[in-house]
Parts: sequence; structure tokens; C-alpha cells
Amino acid sequence: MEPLPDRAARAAGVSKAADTLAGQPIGRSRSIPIISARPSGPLNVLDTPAPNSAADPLDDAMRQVDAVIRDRLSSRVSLIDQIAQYIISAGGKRIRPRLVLLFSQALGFEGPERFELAAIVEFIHTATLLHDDVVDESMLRRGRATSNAVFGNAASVLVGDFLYSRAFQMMVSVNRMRVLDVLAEATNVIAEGEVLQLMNMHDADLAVDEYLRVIRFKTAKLFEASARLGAVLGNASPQIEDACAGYGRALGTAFQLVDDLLDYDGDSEALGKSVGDDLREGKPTLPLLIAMERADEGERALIRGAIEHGEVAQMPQILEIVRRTGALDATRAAAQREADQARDCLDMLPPSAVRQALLELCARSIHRSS
Ligand code: GRG
Repeated sequence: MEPLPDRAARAAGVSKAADTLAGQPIGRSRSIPIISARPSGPLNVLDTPAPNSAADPLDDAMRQVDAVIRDRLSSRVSLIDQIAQYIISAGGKRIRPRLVLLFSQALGFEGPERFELAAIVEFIHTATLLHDDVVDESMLRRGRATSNAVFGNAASVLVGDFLYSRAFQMMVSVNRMRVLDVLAEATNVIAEGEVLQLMNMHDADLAVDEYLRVIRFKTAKLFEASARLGAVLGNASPQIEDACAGYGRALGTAFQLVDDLLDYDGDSEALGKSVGDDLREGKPTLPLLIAMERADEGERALIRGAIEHGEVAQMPQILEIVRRTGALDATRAAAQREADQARDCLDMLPPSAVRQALLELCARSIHRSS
């Protein structure tokens, strides 16, 4: 039978030759907002500095997206306003809106619908974060207390529902069936991914390809949809649309692989969220799966116990095994492989500032600390 590391490497799409792959419990939450829970920083999204503001070809367009976000966030219900502002004003990298803008620009579309669609994908992303932090009982996100920690689980889930349904109202206003089609499918797949992940919790025998399926669903799908929407706006041919979607899918997969790696190797402060949460939750991600395959029998039993029972007492030893077995380098190599695939999808675009920005997004997604 083929040795486990080789199976893992193949399933993750990394060549053998390269040898590169191989809570805190939530207390009783307040159900009404409290003034002291307001963020100390700006509440206005326009005050949030855009990443890479120096030479960012999207500076101007991102300002327009932020204006749409601010406008469409409003609700007659004050708690919705407060929580939606709380999470959106914390910033975030705004990668998904950038994909809409970059691909629509690359394909020659300059209408205002691109700002609407960019805001829509950010709303959907934010809705998933609100829901995910409740599911995972996370306490820290974007460098501050999660919405569920501050406002409670019920309010967080419901405001997630508001953002999600507001996104669909905005989609209808764009009045293009194809847009609805892409986003209805994407959100459905994201939810499937999250349920699949739930089913895989505490499964120390999870296959690498099943892990990859989950990340393609829960994370890469929205990247894919964002890139595809840029192509839809540009009335691209089906071939070009699929190439754009392929870029988004590969970039999103690389992005989640790095996310999972940073959970073992990151710095909580830089990341703006707690590290080590995946092990605490018994979530079998690629660094752990590879470490298990490469470790000796005793170490394997230790990791298995941690995954199956969410044992965190052995965290330092497990971290040491993950590092020593090269599981982090192998995970980064798997992410690099995906980023390379994303880059290849750009061959259909002529050289331009936009194409350059998309290439840089691949590099930044791999070499990031937050
Ligand atoms: C509401 C459609 C819908 C579904 C609910 C909970 C859930 C089902 C899905 C959650 C999926 C999820 C949270 C995937 C992780 C995505 C991820 C890598 C988030 C981090 O993205 P960044 O780093 O975040 O772009 P910032 O903070 O920069 O915006």
C-alpha cells in the first residue's frame, strides 16, 4: 500500500518529488447592545484605511465600494446598525470585492454595478463570519472581540441573516439572472461546506481530499464566485468566465491553506484572532493530517487523542511535532501550488496593471501573516 505521506501529497496536488506536502466557553451573552462594547476605533467604514493604499490601482474604486457598503448597511433597527457597523468597520482585507473589481476591469466593464456586486460579496463574507464565529465560539476576530462575544450568539446570527438577505436584495437590484444564479449557488455550497466541516470534527482519520473538499466549499467558493461575477459583468465568453472562476477557486484554496497553517504558526496579534483554535476545536486541518502521517506511533496517538477529544493539555508537544515533521512547510507548499494554478489561469489576460494586481494577490495570499 502506498505510504501515507505520498497519499497525502497526491491528494493535495503536490508532487512527491518536491516533498513539499507531504474557548473559552461563551458565557451568558447579553442580548442587548451595551455602549462600552462599541469599538474604540472609527465606526465609519470610510475611516478604515484601505490596505496597500500607496500604489493601489483600486484605491478609488474601493472608496466607492465602501460608500455602497455604508449606504446599504442601514436598517431601521438600531441593533442591526450597531452590530453591522461593528463588524464591517473593523476592516478586513476586502479580497473578495477586489476580485469583482479587478476581473470586471480586466474585461472592460466600468458600470456602477461592479461596486454593488463588490459590496454584495463583502456582505455575504461578513454574514458567514458572523455565523462562523458563533459556531466556533470564537472570541477574537480582526483584532477585537467577536460580535458574538460582545452582543451574544442570537444577535450575531440574526444580523448575519440581515446581511445575507440584504445582499440578495442588492442582487435583485442588479437585475441580472446570471448574477443571482452564481451567488445563489455559491452561498448554498458555502453552507454545505460548513456542515461538512461540522461532520468532520474530531475525525482523526479524515482523508486529505475530504479536507480539501471542505475548504473548496466553505472558502474558495466565494472567491470563485467573486472572480466569476467580474467576468459576468464583462460579458465574457464561457471559457474566459471559467478561467476567472478557476483563478478565484485556486486563490481561495491557497488562502484557506495558509489560514490553517497560521493557526499553528501565526501570531495572534498580527492575525487579529486566536491561534491554536483549530486544535482546541478538534478540527483536523492539513498541518495536523500531515504531521500525523509523518510522526512516529506514539506521537500519532497523541495527535489522535487531541483531535478526537479536543485535548489541549498536550498543545505544546503537538505544536513541536507539527513543526518538526515539516507539516507547516508542506502546507505552505500546497498553498503555493494552488497559487501557481491561479496564476496560470491569468494567461488569458493581456499584460496590464490589473493582471499585475491579480498576480500580486497570489503572492500576498501565500506570504501573509494576517
Ligand atoms: C450565511 C451563506 C452563509 C453561510 C453560513 C458559517 C457558514 C455558513 C460559513 C462560514 C464559512 C467560513 C467562515 C469560511 C472561512 C472563510 C475565511 C478564510 C475567512 C477569513 O477571511 P479573510 O481573512 O477575512 O478575508 P477578513 O477579516 O480579512 O475579511
